[in-house]
Amino acid sequence: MATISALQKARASYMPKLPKSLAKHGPFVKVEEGNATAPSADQAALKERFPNTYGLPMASITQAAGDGTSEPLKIGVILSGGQAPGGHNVIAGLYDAVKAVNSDSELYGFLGGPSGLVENKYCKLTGDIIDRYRNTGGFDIIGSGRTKLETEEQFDKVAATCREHGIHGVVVVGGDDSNTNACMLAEYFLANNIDIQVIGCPKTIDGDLKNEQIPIPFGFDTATKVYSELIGNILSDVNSAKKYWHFIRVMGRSASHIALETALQTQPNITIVSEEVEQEGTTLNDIVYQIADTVRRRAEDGKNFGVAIIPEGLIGFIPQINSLISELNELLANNEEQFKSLQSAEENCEFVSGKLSADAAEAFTSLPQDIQMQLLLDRDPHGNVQVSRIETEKLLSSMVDHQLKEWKDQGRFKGKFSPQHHFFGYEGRAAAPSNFDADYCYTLGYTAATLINARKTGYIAAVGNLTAPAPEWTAAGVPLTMMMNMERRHGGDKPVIERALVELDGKPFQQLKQNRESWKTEDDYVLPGPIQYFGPSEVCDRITETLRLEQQSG
Ligand code: FBP
Repeated sequence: MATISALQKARASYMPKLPKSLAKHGPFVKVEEGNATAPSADQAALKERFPNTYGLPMASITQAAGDGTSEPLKIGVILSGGQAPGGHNVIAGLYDAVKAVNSDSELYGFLGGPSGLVENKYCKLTGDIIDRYRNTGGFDIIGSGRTKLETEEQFDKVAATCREHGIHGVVVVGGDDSNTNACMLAEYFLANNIDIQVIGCPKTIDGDLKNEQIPIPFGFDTATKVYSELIGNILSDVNSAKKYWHFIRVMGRSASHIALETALQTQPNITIVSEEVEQEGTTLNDIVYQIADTVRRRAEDGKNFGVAIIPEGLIGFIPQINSLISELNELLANNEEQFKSLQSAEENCEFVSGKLSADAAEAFTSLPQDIQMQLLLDRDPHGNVQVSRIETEKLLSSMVDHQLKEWKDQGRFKGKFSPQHHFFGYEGRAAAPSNFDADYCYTLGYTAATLINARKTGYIAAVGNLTAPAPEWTAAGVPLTMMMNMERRHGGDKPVIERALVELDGKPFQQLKQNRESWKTEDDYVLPGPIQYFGPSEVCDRITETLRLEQQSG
């Protein structure tokens, strides 16, 4: 038996809260159909691609008892993509709901993500297993993976797997791409008269799977609390030692929701939001200038310290670097053999500089050599630059250093600049879920099982009214096609669930904008401290600033 911590022991007995309707009637609530739905764009193309799942009505879960049979239910579940706190509670919610339907019901966990479903690799989840994982972080109960479930051949195999075990429904826990694929699977089953339901659950720490119906994906709350604790500790450290500038890159892929949320929670001196950089057409040199200028102004007040938050995807949003990356992707793909034969860093740089357009070559040569090498050598299996692996925090601090040295020589900067670098991502992805995520995920799992019991397919489990206490939350199924649009991917038009980037006219960004000038120079640091699981509700059940501001009326 593995040793567990005192907190894990105490946390194991936490009973997540459910909305009143589910708490009272279990999975036997009434699932009421609303009006037919439609996506906000590309209706004709989506209708053609999803003839069976297009236009489904909203499915809201109401108090009145009634729907669903009490026949044993068999559900299969997969976890897809990067870890997000609370995944185990989705599974616990599913398990408790299917057992409430009938004690002979079964939950199959398919191992290692979507590939487990295709290759029929599974474990039957028993009460003992579930109890070991309640309210814990990580996805280790069944593992996760990034295999894309999208071909007819894969769907045939999934159908064979489900038939072999007599599975009635599949729950896909994932982000925008995985939920798009869940809808494709639902469509395939309907088109082939296969009576298996498919329901999605919104997961990602990045915060970018959200819309009017899905206020927040699970995991964002806990992950941003962990990063905010760490950033708060650093703010406290800079304010004590008063000698370092910390450049902190935070995960989030292309979206800056994590950077924005952690900034609102901690109020550091500088926060960059990629979406704003793109809209303003800000160049790399502009960003460097703005940071260097803040360092200079603070130094004039005798403050040679500060903290800057940088979103993971920034580099892809700087127009000039974005064009450089596209050219490099193309160039290296077309000259693979020749490039491989080069021996030294100098040869590599010389080779590409000679072949890039004038603008791209200028952007390339303006970068420090280690970043140039990252751009050339750190590539994914398709040969593309792995933008998220670029150490933007080091790139910016080294360029800021360069600028400050220039100003020092001109007598315009008299301070000191000593940078430290951090990348916060994995530290928060598998953390034990906050009370919010523990309750939210359990409710999502419970809702997904309830929808399957009511024979709904092609929906994503959706929980609303999240700023109220959990008993007041609402539960529903939202048609997946309603959240889609058509996007250009790999040279073709593909249906995808729209990824939500930071909205510059939204309240969270406006809140940052109103305050950032004063946060630059005043040390208005906020120290949120570690996630609290026990204690006063205003501390333990605190929601994210993003959710609070977005749901605020008026
Ligand atoms: P998902 O989009 O799958 O939820 O993953 C989120 C994320 O943590 C991103 O923030 C990050 O860019 C990426 O996964 C890292 O992926 P990997 O686990 O392959 O290192």
